[in-house]
Amino acid sequence: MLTIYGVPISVHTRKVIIAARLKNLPFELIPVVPVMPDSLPPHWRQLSPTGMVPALQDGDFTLADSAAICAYLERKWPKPSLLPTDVRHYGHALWLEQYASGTVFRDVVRPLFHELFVHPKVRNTATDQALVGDVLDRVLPEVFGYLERASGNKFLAGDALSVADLAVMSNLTTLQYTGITLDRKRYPKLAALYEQVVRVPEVAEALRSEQPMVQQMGLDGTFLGQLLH
Ligand SMILES: N[C@@H](CCC(=O)N[C@@H](CS)C(=O)NCC(=O)O)C(=O)O
Repeated sequence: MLTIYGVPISVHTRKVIIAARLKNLPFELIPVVPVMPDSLPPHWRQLSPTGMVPALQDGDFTLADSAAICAYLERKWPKPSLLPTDVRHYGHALWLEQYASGTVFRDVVRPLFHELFVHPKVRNTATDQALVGDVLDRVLPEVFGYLERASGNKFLAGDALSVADLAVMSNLTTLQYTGITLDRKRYPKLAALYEQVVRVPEVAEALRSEQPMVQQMGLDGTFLGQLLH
């Protein structure tokens, strides 16, 4: 059985959990929170050289990084495929997965999650309101504007769900847990894509199963409302 190290509310761990669920692969989830030293397994730096989650163990083989892990799962268990066969859609899926992991997470989701949740509710430190304002007013519109233009087809890279959709959906989910909801009027195609991905049964089931942790942590999962029923 596979072992996934990480927590479901982590953007990148969720992507791997859902890829495993979609491929119907049994897995054990070992909770690891990088900022909580007590949660780290003894061999953590061997499993994850960056110290970040997720990491995967498959027998005696270990791998870090959600994109590498999804590519590994895809090659070992190709059905159902999470990477398009059409070469242009394939390239596009890899690009958008990278864009989600890099720009969307680094410049929007991570800073807002830290400032609006980790600082005030976990570390008891003040939120940098100027930083929040800059991300909301300047950075987010540019990044979400790009995602809006990339949306509008059935899925982000062709007609089938791919790692690109999982990566974008996972970022938007963790962001909205902070109380910043996706503006449907400004980003209607992105919002429609988000809802369509969340309604995929394996995605909905994964999101449902993380709700107890969301509530326990004082995050806000109410925006998912009807989507999970
Ligand atoms: N490129 C990595 C990024 C992983 C990542 O940023 N993980 C975050 C949680 S979503 C993390 O471990 N943060 C803790 C830290 O930065 O110390 C991947 O795709 O797995």
